[in-house]
Amino acid sequence: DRPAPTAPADHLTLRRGAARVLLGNWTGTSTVPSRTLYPHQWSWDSAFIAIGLRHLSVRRAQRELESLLAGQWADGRVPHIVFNPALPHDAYFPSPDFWQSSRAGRTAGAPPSPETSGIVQPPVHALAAWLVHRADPAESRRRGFLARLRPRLAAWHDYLLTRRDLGGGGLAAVVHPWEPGMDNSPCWDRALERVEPTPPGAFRRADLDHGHPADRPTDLDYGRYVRLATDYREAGYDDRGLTHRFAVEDPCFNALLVVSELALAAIARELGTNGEPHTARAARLTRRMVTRLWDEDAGLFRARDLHTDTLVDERGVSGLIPLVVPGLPTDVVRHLCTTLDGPHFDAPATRLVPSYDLTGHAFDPTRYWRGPAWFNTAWLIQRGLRTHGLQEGAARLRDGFLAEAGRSGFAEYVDPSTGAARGTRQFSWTAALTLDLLC
Ligand code: 9WN
Repeated sequence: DRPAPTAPADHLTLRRGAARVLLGNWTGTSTVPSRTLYPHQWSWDSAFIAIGLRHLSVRRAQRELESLLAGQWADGRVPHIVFNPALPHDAYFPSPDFWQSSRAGRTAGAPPSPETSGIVQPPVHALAAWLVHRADPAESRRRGFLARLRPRLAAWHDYLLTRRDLGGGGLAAVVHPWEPGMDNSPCWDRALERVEPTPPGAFRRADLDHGHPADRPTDLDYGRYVRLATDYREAGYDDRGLTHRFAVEDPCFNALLVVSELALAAIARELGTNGEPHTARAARLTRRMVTRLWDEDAGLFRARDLHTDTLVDERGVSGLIPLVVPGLPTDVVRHLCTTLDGPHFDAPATRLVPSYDLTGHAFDPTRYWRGPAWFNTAWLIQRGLRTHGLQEGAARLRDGFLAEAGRSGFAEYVDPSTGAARGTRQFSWTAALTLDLLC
């Protein structure tokens, strides 16, 4: 049995360690997820980072979100990477040379600078902005933080709910496995079979300079990621009239959109305007999510593949994240909790949640999103449990989170059964969310 670090002295060490990671990964305008593996600014990482950073420096947390949104496109999309122009092009693949946002993305409204990717990540940003505001409302008001961010956040959500409603059912679709942020989840395997991979010789994977091949996606996965991104780029990143070879409605992505719509409602009220349209939108999205993605028999949400218009027959952690939605029907919450504590997701040794079904045919405890437990998903699920008044389960998850984050050196992910650290270390969102759970 692995004891949790409950003593205040442990917490102090943990807090110092987490702060050191965030200070070390700060570039002056934003925070890199990792100095080695991910040396630019990532979209959902920045949102999680801002949520933790607010406990160290509210100004930096504001800056984190502001610098990300400086890369927003005129069509409203918030790109998944904002590139640091000071770094050599081979620091990360795919580099700005590959995405060519300022050229290929011109019609869709990419800014002339900074260079960015052309795809998106889950919309955690309005939630982050609201939490950063609440950390110091007087400072936030003095700097007009929410007033400046609000139109950008609203345009971001509008983009997702118009251009990305590819299924016509009122949910946002993702068009690349990097978009839901759970890149090589077995949930995408079937859909990816339709994609002819770019040959491995056509690109060089910089990730393997820093990450262990057994912890990372395969070359075949990368071939498909490159093909999909190339096709999108060749179409000018224009969603109108484009048939995406990969088009999926993801539960985590849409649940975060609901929570962020509720945050936008709170932001609107704080600014003295009407929050009701956002509250109504959140309620609509919640209903649609349940109608289109809830699988009663499996006791969790499933991704919907828009090419076959069917639910993907795999259990991924994404399907548990809708717990963060406050307006979820009570019986759905009850089923989700049973699933969380059942054979597919209960990892008693770490008390964390694996990224994929422990009993699933594709389960792999070390390979990225095919089994390892991640800290952002644990943070979201514990937040969801608290939202529904399930304090005991939330406390258990929080303890597991803090124990494993500290023990693993703020790893990117861990083996859910042993807690062995995997991926990169000193990973920013692991450190940031540690700080948040300690405060
Ligand atoms: C591709 C930065 C990102 C996270 C994703 C995670 C991983 C990138 C990669 O790292 O993806 O975007 O190169 O593997 O899957 O969730 O945002 O930390």
